[in-house]
Amino acid sequence: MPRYYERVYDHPIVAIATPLSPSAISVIRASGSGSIARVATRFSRARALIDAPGHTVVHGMVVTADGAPLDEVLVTVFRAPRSYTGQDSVEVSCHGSPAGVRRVYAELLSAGFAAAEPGEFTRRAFLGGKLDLTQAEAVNEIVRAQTARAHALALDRLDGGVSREMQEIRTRLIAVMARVSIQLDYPEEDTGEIVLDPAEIKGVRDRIVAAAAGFERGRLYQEGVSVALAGRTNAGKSSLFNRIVRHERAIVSAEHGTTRDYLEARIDLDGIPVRLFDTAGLRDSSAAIEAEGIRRSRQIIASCDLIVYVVDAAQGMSDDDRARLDELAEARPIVAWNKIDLVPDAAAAGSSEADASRYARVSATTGQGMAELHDAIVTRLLGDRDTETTGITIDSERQYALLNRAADALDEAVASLHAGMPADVIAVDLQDAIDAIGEITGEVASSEVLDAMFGSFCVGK
Ligand SMILES: Nc1nc2c(ncn2[C@@H]2O[C@H](COP(=O)(O)OP(=O)(O)OP(=O)(O)O)[C@@H](O)[C@H]2O)c(=O)[nH]1
Ligand SMILES: [Mg+2]
Repeated sequence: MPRYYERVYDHPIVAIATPLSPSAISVIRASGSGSIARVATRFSRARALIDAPGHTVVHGMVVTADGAPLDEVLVTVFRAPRSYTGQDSVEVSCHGSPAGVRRVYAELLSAGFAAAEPGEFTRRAFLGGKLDLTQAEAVNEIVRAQTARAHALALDRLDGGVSREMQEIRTRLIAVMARVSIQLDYPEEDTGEIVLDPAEIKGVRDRIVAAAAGFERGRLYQEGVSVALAGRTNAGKSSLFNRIVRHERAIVSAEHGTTRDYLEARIDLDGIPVRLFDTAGLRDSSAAIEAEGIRRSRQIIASCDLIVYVVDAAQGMSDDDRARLDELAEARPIVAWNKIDLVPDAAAAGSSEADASRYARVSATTGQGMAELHDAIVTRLLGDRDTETTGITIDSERQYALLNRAADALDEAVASLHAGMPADVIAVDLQDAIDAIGEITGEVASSEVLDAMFGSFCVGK
């Protein structure tokens, strides 16, 4: 049984669960003991609502305490324990007018509901045993997912992918611990050396490390990355930017120094959410506004995860380009030879640069080579990250830190074992690893942990 340090609250709470902007429908969510009867006190068909079985919908009007109509709604009834929170719950689907939704919400508050805290519904679901902590976090990750792939990965976690892996790891650790405990409990019995194989602990440790590696991958898809187009003036950065975002977003002109303020667009590259920046062309400029634009662009370039350095292939790589590339060497920019349509022998441009992951030959005008540039960017972003679809992905710093704690504790245990330490020393490290893994799923969780976690949720989740 989970060791919760918190009682399960079941007083009735209410929250607006959808954004307050004009829309076809908005949902107000309520949960807790007596919540169905309480909504009924502000509903035109009170009896129908009170008698409604779980998972049914009742049509009617939300009314004030005096019976004045507020909105025509559909009320979905959930009866404990078959609800998201495990408690009696109600979802009121109103017309999506921000003003109207606020009136209905205010009326429910006056009917005795408390305003829900951020994440309180999910917290109740966790405390009610409906979800474990990795699944609760997955709920938040699903809501925040920016691309289809990020969404699919988070959905996998909601399904319990991470939980199952943690359960298996924990079960194996507990089995090892049981053998150590026998040694501790019956020291007088000659059980000989501790029957522990360091390789066995090492095996579990490697599995934990593999799970931690899934964090990098999860991060990439969930948080996304930033990519900057950089280069000299007139290289065609803005033209490339427009081509990539498929929209004439940036001003393009044959004049040098066209782009002053940097531009930003959000794109989806094979499921990776990318913030793409078009920057001001780099040159020594005495014009104050342009110089300021270049200064800001440099900041953006320095802070981006990846730089695509655009070279005008018709001009060839200049000394200036080489100097800029030297400056940026540490960031290992991808070099895009642009305007390849203007080079008669296209193969000649950048031909000495064979490495396809670092160079691409493109034309923003004709679209030639864009697929190669796309591949070069994605390959670089995935980098050493294992892109196998097998294996779990993780998106939570919390889970990542706990996995590392468990792996470190097991390293200690293996070292102690090799050093011939007594069983009680090894037991301490094993227990620490077991606790860390237990904290990931919430089998061991303090209310501080829950406060920190659910506090980052939105109200209504
Ligand atoms: N033929 C050809 N012309 C291009 C290509 N890409 C850009 N151009 C032209 O090159 C000129 C400069 O393009 P921009 O996209 O404004 O260049 P930029 O790098 O953003 O320039 P700044 O904003 O001044 O730094 C424009 O006249 C574009 O039409 C290309 O692939 N082929
Ligand atoms: Mg430009």
